[in-house]
This record gives sequence, structure tokens and C-alpha cells, in this order.
Amino acid sequence: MKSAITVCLVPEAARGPFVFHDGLTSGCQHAADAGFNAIEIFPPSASEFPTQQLHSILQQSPLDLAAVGTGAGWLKERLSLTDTDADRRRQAIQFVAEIIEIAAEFNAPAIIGSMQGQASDITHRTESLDLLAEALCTLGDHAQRHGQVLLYEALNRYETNLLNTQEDAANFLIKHSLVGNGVRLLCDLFHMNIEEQNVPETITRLGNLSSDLIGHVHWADSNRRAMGLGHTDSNAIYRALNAAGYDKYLAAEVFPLPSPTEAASQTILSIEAFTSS
Ligand code: LER
Ligand code: MN
Repeated sequence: MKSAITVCLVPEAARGPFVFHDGLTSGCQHAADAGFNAIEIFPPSASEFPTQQLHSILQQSPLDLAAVGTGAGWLKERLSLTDTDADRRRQAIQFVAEIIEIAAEFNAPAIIGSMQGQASDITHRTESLDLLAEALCTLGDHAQRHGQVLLYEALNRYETNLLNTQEDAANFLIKHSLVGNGVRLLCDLFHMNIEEQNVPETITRLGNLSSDLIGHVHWADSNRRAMGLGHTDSNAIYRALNAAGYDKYLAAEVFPLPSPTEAASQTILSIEAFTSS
């Protein structure tokens, strides 16, 4: 498995669970210095994505781009893929589609987290899930046409009322034939710590459902600090991921605590404990 760390380029997300907030150059420099394989970027939008700057940084560094978040569409513009207003929904799909295209230039997938939105009233949940399936179908196709997968992230109950557990999300993707359409699960261990009965056992069951279901992992401890700074059993989780055949990124989407560089070095330690043996 490979290591990645988050670089946030959105001032409005300064208090969000991202490690580096001081610009692309500084974030990449810190990530490379700490020994990461890749960065995961949270950009304001596709049009504000620093494409040229990133190309030149990556050419001169050992880093790759692991994934690109789309949550700024929700954070800044309140766009959602399940908005009941068809025009707003189209804007949300367009926002994500453009990020898919830019991420694909760097051989990276885009993430659907906050952009999934939530049902405004529990009676509308079925309708919202139908809208979500429709959007994931369109965007999964778009990602595939650009040679990528699309990462769908189940969030905890305080962030969405759509799909909170990984198995509910997996069954939803399977029911709507979305896995064949390029959609994969993003397992965020912080959300899983809140929602799952047993995180390693859940990962094992996901692996049994389909070996390529898990497309990305947010490697966060129980309190959303760097792995090792909470009470998550990272050893059992790593073993479960390994046994499930997962060989992609462990990306630190965590708070920059006690400092960005300490969160980075703690994350690397927590990954190297498994990968260097
Ligand atoms: C996005 O990756 C995520 O985990 C959400 O909690 C964003 O708020
Ligand atoms: Mn996440």
C-alpha cells in the first residue's frame, strides 16, 4: 500500500480535516520531505485548480497525485448531487465532472464525499438515493471515459442521512450496477469508527463481496487525528486491507494536530510500521 497526505487549497476549509493548508508548493514540499508517495488535493473548483503548477512540481518530485476532493462544491456553493432542483443538480454534476477531467490528467480519481448531500426530510430519502444513483452512474461513466474510477465515500450520520455504513454503500453500488460503471468505495476510517460495528471485519466482508470494491482509504484515527494518536487498531485494519487484496493509497485526511509536520510524520510512522517489514 502507498502513503498519501492531504493538501487543502480552500481557505473556507481552513478548519477542515486536512494536513497542509499553506499552498500547493509548501504542501508538496512537506509531503515529499516526510517521505509520502503522493498528495491528495482539496481544490476550490476545476477552474481554480493549479494545473500547470502541479505538473511542474510533480515532474521534479517523487510525488504522485492520489486523488482529488470535490467537497468545495458543497462548502462554497451548496451544490449537491441530490438537490431536488434539477438545475442545481446539473450544476453539481458539472462541478464534479470538471474535477474528474483535471484529476484524470494526473492519473488520479475524484472523490464524492460531501457532494452527495442529504435528504431534507426522511420521507425523501428514497428519492435522494435514486438521484444519487443516477448521478454516480453519469459520473462513473465520465470517469471511465477518462480512464479513471470514481470514489464514493459513505459519511457518518452527522454529515449525511443517505448511506452511513460501508456495507450499505457497497450494496447500493452493487444494486445499481455502479461498480461495473467505474464507481468504487472510499473507506474513511474516521467515519467507519463512528458507524461500523467492527472496522476490520467490515473490510474483510467488503473484500469478500468483490476484490476491487475498495478504491481508496482515508487513513485517520478514531478522533480524526493522525493514525496512532487515537484508539484505532491500525494493525487489525491494515491486515484486513491486505488480506482483501487492497494495494492502493492510505491517505491522511486528518486534522493538522499537534502540528502539520507532526501529523505527517506520525502518519508515515503508522504506515511504515507495516510496509517496511
Ligand atoms: C471527505 O473525505 C470527508 O471525509 C468528509 O467528512 C468531508 O467533510
Ligand atoms: Mn474522508
